[in-house]
Amino acid sequence: MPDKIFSLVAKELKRQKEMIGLIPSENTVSPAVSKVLSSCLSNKYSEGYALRRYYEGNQIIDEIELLAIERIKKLFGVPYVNVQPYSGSPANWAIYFSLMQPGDTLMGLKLSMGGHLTHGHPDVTASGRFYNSVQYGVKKDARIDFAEVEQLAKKHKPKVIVAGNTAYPFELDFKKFRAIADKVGAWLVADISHITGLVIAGEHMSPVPYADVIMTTTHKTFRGPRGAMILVTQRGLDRDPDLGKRMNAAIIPGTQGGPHNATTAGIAIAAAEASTAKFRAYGKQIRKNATALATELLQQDIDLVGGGTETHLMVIDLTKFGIGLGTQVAFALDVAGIYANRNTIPTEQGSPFYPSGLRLGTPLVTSRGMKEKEMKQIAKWIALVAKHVSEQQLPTDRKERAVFLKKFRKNALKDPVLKNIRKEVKMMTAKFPLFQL
Ligand code: DSN
Repeated sequence: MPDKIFSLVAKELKRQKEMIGLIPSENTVSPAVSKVLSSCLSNKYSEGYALRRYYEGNQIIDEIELLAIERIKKLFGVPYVNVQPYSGSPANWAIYFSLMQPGDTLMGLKLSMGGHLTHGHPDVTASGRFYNSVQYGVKKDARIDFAEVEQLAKKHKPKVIVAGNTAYPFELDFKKFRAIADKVGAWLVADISHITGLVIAGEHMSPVPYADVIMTTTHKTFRGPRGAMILVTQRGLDRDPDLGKRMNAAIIPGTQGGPHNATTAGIAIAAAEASTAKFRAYGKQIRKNATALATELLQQDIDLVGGGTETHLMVIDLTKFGIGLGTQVAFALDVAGIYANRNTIPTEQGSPFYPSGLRLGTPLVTSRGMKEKEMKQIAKWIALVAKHVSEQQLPTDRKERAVFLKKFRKNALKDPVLKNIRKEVKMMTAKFPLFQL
């Protein structure tokens, strides 16, 4: 009898096929990447680096890892690459481990304003506890406040400045970050996890001329397996010729054990796919779709943080409907066949669990072949759902809130408006297969 897991995988595949995925950090890999991920490469331990492993039997794995590295070097025009990080958070941790001593100062964008937990979120993360974390924010227009970045950098003299985002809808100006880093002698680390595919497609400023070290996950707009890589630029090597070696040492033995070889092979395949004109067209379409989605949402009287997007993502500001409505709107959309994630907004008056925003992105729907026409329809559904469920206001009292949400969720499952949209969503998604590349 087949393991129950297989029926669960089949259910998950059905869910992904029938629903519209708008989480900006998700995508769908090609059949080639998918195939290599379930290959015999998972069987092998390969601690160390190519031609310098701690275990025997790595002749073929060496070839795979070297090929992945060569492809990434060529794709980005960088002299040093490490493809072994397990994912973005450990990769950032390894970079910090390499460039700082405990107690040194780290500067990053606040999570609530579009940064990432590992960019120094105080108290609850290792990055905020082991380092002296100083966080910069955004201005009223939701754009990074470079005057504040400079003032904080001059005051706190960070060892590392991180330029990166997870919910910041505008272009990251690496040139401005570089100028500030130079004034205080800081390392500039670009975390481009969200925008890698856009950088490759020429749809976002490249960090390569400006950053010392670049980190990216490989499963977002890059459309590869779940993993990450660290790139060292020529600028970084000019400052320290050992910087690449330092990054390698920070991964193993610094923070990790053996690499995930199937992932490495998947990264090599994704790199080859990303080197094509087809991929560049994909990157351009991601942005066109995001612009179309944002434009129609605004047309439908839905507010967006900063009034729009310059990238693949946007954040809906639900404040005018009520504080902290992100949770119920995200749940209702899921019932209606559209999954996104609730998110804080820069002017948040709710909490991370009950935030007032909803983050949307177009990498996955673009991989499925959807275009502006579909974005317009999706925006109309989102607006309809947001207005529909916002009529039921979240109570301010903590206990009442939990009771309300339980009842809200039960009722949402039977809601005819949501059920009707779900039917229409199913008809749309049937026309756009999951692996359309
Ligand atoms: N979880 C990722 C995201 O959704 O942006 C970041 O790690």
